[in-house]
Parts: sequence; C-alpha cells; structure tokens
Amino acid sequence: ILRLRNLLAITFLLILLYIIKNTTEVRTIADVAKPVQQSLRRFLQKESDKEYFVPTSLKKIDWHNYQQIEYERKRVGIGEHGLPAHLPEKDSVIEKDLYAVNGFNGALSDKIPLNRSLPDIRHHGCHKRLYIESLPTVSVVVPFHNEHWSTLLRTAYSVLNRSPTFLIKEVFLVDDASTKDFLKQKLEDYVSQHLPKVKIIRLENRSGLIAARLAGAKKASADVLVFLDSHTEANVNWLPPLLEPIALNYRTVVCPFIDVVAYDTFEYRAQDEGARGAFDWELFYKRLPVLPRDEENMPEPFESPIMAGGLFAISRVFFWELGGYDAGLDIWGGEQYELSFKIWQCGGRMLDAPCSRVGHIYRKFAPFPNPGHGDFVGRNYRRVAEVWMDEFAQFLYRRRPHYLRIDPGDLSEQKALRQKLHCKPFRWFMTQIAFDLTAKYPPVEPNPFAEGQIRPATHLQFCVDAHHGAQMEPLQIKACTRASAAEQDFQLSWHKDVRSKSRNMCWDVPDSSPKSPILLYSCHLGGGNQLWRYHPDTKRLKHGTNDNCLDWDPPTRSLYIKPCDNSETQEWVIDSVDNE
Ligand code: UD2
Ligand code: MN
Repeated sequence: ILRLRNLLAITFLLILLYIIKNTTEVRTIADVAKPVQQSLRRFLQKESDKEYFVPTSLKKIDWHNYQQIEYERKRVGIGEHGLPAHLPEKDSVIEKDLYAVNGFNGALSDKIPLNRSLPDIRHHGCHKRLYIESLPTVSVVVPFHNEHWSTLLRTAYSVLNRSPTFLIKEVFLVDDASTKDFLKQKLEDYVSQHLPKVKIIRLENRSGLIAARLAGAKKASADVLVFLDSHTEANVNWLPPLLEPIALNYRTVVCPFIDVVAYDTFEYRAQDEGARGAFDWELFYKRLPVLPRDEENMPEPFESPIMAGGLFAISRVFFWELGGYDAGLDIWGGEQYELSFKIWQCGGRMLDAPCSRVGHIYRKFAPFPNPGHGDFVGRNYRRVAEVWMDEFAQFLYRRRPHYLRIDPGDLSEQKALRQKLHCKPFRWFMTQIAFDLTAKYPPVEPNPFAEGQIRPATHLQFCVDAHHGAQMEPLQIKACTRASAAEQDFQLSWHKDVRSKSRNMCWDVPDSSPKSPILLYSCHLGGGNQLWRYHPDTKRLKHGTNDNCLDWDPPTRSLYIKPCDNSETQEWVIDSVDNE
C-alpha cells in the first residue's frame, strides 16, 4: 500500500509539473524575433532583381530653397535659430515630470515652435556647393517608442520644410508599440490634418528599433531610404548632399553630420567639425580623426568606417541586396555595426557628408525600462561578432566573457548571405578601412602600469575613494575597507590615466591651479586633464605636464593637486606596481 501511495504521489507530481510547464509561456528573445525573420525572408525573395536609380542628367544646380531660408531668417521667439531656451520658474513641476519620462526637457520642447528656425552652421564651403539636378526620391523612416509628441512632430516638420517637396515621397513614423495617449490616439488625426505625406505604421508588440526600421523600409517605395531618429531636426539643404553620392553610385551609403540639440535648453550646436566613426573592443561607438587629406578637401564627403546608427541615406535596392538588417537583432544596439560591416565588406562604401547636417537630442538618460528580453544588447553584439568579425570577435569576448554564454540564436541565414555576396574578411576591413583603429583602441591592451588601492604613504589606513560618485564629483580620502573595495580599486592604465577598475571613470583635473580637487569624469583617452604618471622612486603621482602632484590635507582629508615639492603628503603607495 505504501509503495502504491508513493507511486501515485510521484505520478501526480509529474502531471502537475507537465501542466505548469505547458501553461506558463516563456518568451525568449528568439521567439520574439522569429516572426520578423520569417516575414523578412519572404520579402527578400520578392525584392531581388529590383532596379536602382540612375540619374538622367549630371548638370549641377543650386538646390538651396532661398524662400525658406529668408522666411526662417525673420522668425523670432523661444528656441528660434537654435538659441538656448529656458522655462519660467512656474513651469518647474511639469519640467521635472517630462524630464523624467523622456530623458530631456519635453516641457521646453512643447513651447518651441514645431517649425522653428535653425542656425546655418555648415562649413563655409557648403553655401556655394552645387549638386546634380537629377536626384532620387526619398522615403524617410522614423522608428519611435514613446517619443515625446513635440520632438517627434518637429522631426517630421523639419524634414518636410527643409527638403525639396518633390523628392520626399513619404515619411513613415513607425510606432514600436508606444503607450502614451497622444501617440496612440491623436497622432493619426494630427498628421492627416497637418502633414499629409506622413504615414503611420504600428507594430503590434514592442519589437525594437531594428524591427521598426525594417517595417518602414518594407513599405517604402522611393529610390532611397533615409533613416532618422524620432528626436532630430534636419537643417538647411540637408538632402541633396546625402543623395548625390548615391545617385552616382548606388552602393554608396551617406551619413549627415550629426549636430547636438541640447537635452536641457534645446540649443542647436555642432558636436565637432567631423570625425570618422569607429568602435572600441567592447563595441562602444567611438570617433577617429578625419584624415589629413580629407581635412584638406573639406567640405567634400569623406569615407567613414562606422555609422553612428540612426541617421543615414541608403539606396533602397542596395539595402535589400544587403538583406536589410539582421531581423534577429532585438530592441536596440548593434545594428549600426552590422550594417557598417556589411556595407564595407560586401562591396559598398560609406561617406560622411559635411554639408548635410541633422540635429539629434542625445538624451541625458534612457527613460525606458528593459522590456524583459534579457541582455538584448549582448545578444545583438554576439550575433554581429559571430557573423562578421571573424577572429577579431575574440577581442570582444575577452572583455565580455559572459557573451560566450548567451545563445545568439540561428545565424545560418546571415552566414549564407555573407557567402552569397562574397563579402570580404573582417581583417580586410580592419586593415583597409579602419586602419587607424587599433592604434587608438588596441585589441590586446598592454598591462596597467600599477593597480589596486592608492594610499597616502604616511597614513596607510586611508585610501583614495570614488564613493560611487557621479561625473564631476570630487574623489575623497576614506578609510581603506574591503566593503567598498571596488570604489577604491584603481588602475594606472597604459593610456596614462587613473581609472576606476569597475566603471569607466577617470581622475580628471580640469583646473590646474593649486588645491584644485580631483574629479571623476568618463575616461576620454586623450591625456590632458586626465594625464597621470606614477614615479615609484619618489612615490609621486604627477598630473598633466605642469609639474603638479597629487597631495592631501590630513586634518580635513581633502584631496587636491599642488605644485610638486618635498612634502610627505605628496607620497603615495599603490598596491601593485609594474617596475619595468
Ligand atoms: C544610437 C543611434 C540610434 C541607434 C542606436 C543603437 C544616433 C543618433 N542614434 O542611439 O539610431 O542606432 O544607437 O541601436 O545615431 N526606438 C524604438 N524602439 C525601441 C527603442 C528605440 O523604436 O525599443 C527608437 C527611438 O524612439 C529612436 C530610435 O529608435 O527614434 C533610436 O533609439 P535611441 O534614440 O534611444 O538611440 P540613441 O540615439 O541613444
Ligand atoms: Mn536617438
């Protein structure tokens, strides 16, 4: 009887487990991506053998819209001409609220006209530049997830107002399952009343920007696809410089210069005067200097290894020849590398066009929660590395060993595409296109010169401490502990900076006058304010090139730099120092 009872109990348990397993649905990233992958496959089969745009005339003309330029010149008001703006004190509550949901000043954006004027900050050579009169038509694709209504609409207005009307066939706003009321309920009405060329595409489930761009691109019918983020502003005469190189060679992809729309004041300004896109071996997007010969030819478009991701123009035919994006990429991240590698390795070319400028709001922080798809960025990077980066993938895995434990899903289609298009190896890309990348971002970093806790030689119980400080907060001296070891663990890296070992923060001294504090700032690898050198013989930690030394005041425990002298407070002990 006892045995029978046990048997029954076990059977019952097994049945129960079976029921539980089959009723709780576990959605993995792979499940989410599958429908997009299948529909893309069907689409690509239909899309093969389409013809690309060929210009019918190479005569060059002036494409500026002087009427629009004159109209904008006369405008006055808040945020006009891209000048910095501020809200009155009485709006501070709503300002805070909309900051928190957007990562930028949404309340201020609502006060700035949707068709505001922008400053013309192009290279002086752009004013006189002519472009061929026969240019391809454009479908603009703007993915968005819970974008703030006024920045989304300003994107559409800026495109329509600053482009030749007949070149813009359509503007797709692709809603990646937004939940905000305006976007869900009022957007259709608004655009059908005010912006007839704008069409809205809705994704059923939150699928990410890659799926959203693919959905827009599939509906597009013009010669060229122009992708934009949902918080951008196209500037004067931005379109012809993007289109001409594509008209002349359909395998050329062109990016505009990306300007900064300040997240707090909406000021419009340049981020720099141009750079070539690149990456480091954790796949953070980085920038390399413009080559001297390209500098001489400014504002001629110049080659760039990697696109920033959000803003570019590509022939629709070439985009689909390249298979579009890998539909297995989920939510956000990595698609800029996938497409850039594909473009270069599979017979295309990528340019930055200095005379095309588009402003973009770099958010202060990402306001969206992870949609519950796990480490989608890691998985995306893994997919891209496995398919395109060959033996160089190991340099990513060496820094992020846990990527090797992420299941990248099925890669057979991506690998088949690479074969079919006879794409070149990654080594070719690294030596011919991104040839100066490894000098600045070496795949294998030389060992740090010294590392560990850093203590004043006279008070070994104390340590320099980053105390979870944010950017621009000063470093402190605290009791050495095991508990906050990560905050006391530093590296004198081969970049000659002193960095926190657990996060990308460096010791920075923006002001070199005596007793200036040492601040935390993200490592920029550029020396200057972050340049440090340790001298084991004298125990001095020298900053910059002005003969300043790390120093402290034992009674108050404050930490600062001072001109180097013989005082004992300038002596520091570091756990482990490489003496070679
Ligand atoms: C940069 C790119 C961005 C993209 C990203 C990496 C620029 C200026 N921006 O980050 O275009 O390449 O790197 O993937 O080059 N979105 C969705 N669904 C989502 C998440 C985002 O539709 O689940 C939309 C979002 O509303 C925006 C666009 O995708 O329009 C890009 O997202 P972002 O602005 O958060 O990316 P960003 O600029 O930080
Ligand atoms: Mn963006």
